[in-house]
Amino acid sequence: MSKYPWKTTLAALVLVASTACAFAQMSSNGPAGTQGQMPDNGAMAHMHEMMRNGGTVSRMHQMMQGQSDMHGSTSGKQSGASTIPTMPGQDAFGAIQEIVQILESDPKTDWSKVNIEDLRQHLIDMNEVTLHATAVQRDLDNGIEISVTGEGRTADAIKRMVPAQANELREVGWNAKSEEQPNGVKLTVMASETQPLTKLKALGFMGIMVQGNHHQMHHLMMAEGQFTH
Ligand SMILES: [Cu+2]
Repeated sequence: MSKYPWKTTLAALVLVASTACAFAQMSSNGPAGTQGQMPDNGAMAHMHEMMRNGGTVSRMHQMMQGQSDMHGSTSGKQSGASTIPTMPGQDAFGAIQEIVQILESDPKTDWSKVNIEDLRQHLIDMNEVTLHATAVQRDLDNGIEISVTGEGRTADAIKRMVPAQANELREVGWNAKSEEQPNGVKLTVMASETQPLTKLKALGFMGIMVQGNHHQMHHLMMAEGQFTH
């Protein structure tokens, strides 16, 4: 009977530790790092590294060892797969979960402005553009032109996301422009010294859409109510 609240406490501590891992990854690898896709072994190694630094996490280590003893299991288990699940089950779900955890862990969060639904709508746009848009690429003399189209919500998502990405690209020196068309957008990208034609052709629509690290921070700002895509 006394086991249950003990397990709840452990689960809460593990949550704290995994959030800290995500933060550490963000600051070391930048927002384009692999947080959220971290394999179990990596998560465990990271937790152990943090445990050496003491504090709450070191208490968790003791508790986890206690758990192993209590269940009579496994010396040497730490080299195998973790028994603590980390996958949220769906990528957009996981992205929102991470943002909510960041907001909850920041005492300065202004909950009167937070809007998680805005972020959800944007993640639906990203899903439409990534998975459902039709992209037809055409070679120009020294660049490429991509007609990106779709139906209904897909077309709306294309019209919101592709011009915004063209702006982002111009800000980092790309020669990119977009032009709205009935069911989507025409995206034109010209080659340059840093973005040669062969590379542009290989990247194509999606390789160009994923350029830059702005999504992660924009998602946080959207959730905070500071930014609309
Ligand atoms: Cu985004």
